[in-house]
Amino acid sequence: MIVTTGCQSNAFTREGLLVPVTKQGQVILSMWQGSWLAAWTVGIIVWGGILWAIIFHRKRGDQLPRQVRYNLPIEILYTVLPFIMVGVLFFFTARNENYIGKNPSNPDVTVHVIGEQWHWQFIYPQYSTASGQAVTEDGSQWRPGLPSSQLPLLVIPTNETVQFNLTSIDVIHAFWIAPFEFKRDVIPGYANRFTVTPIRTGTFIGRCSELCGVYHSRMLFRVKIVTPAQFRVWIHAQQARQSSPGGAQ
Ligand SMILES: [Cu+2]
Repeated sequence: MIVTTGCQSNAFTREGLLVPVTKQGQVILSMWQGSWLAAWTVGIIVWGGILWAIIFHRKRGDQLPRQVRYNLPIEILYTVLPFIMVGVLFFFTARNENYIGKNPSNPDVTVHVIGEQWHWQFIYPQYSTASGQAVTEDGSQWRPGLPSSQLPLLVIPTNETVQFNLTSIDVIHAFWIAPFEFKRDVIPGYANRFTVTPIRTGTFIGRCSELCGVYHSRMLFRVKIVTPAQFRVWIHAQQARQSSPGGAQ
């Protein structure tokens, strides 16, 4: 976590990842940075050792150098070091996976995500319309030339736990919002889920990241992360709009 603070704004220190927009994304970013740091450290020690051997133990004259074998301390080092390295990577991976995989029993906002060829639907079961139906965000079915303003819209608030329940009605898709630094498969007949806490407002594009047919690459959606107050205003407007006759999409 030390690595994370202060150096998330620079594309170089993020090693190519986007600025994370969720708490979970921050953890993934610091894991990514830490892995690179570990890999560089090991790399530099190994390259240093190779260079040292090449330069200081190069052939001089016709005499064979002193032959060394059965060096117990060095062999113990060769065995113990990889165990330590694997142990450290394992520790951080397990700790972070536990955190990222946590699904609180009472999330502030629940969104049912339904994937189908080649389209997304977002249902907010905690908010219903006058007819008792849950607020549903459903853009136009993709067709050539569809303006992006008609893509399905996912709106979520900052600083609240947002749980996504993912299901598919046909083939396997994957729900991916790049600045979450995370994606999860959307599988027919199996409910996958994950929870995030957004920390930054903004507008992003979400994608399907599992090849699912001809128009897989067009299976996009819009994501808006807004403040909790803006979220409540928006969701109540959807409730009102979808309650009026012919108002639902
Ligand atoms: Cu798909």
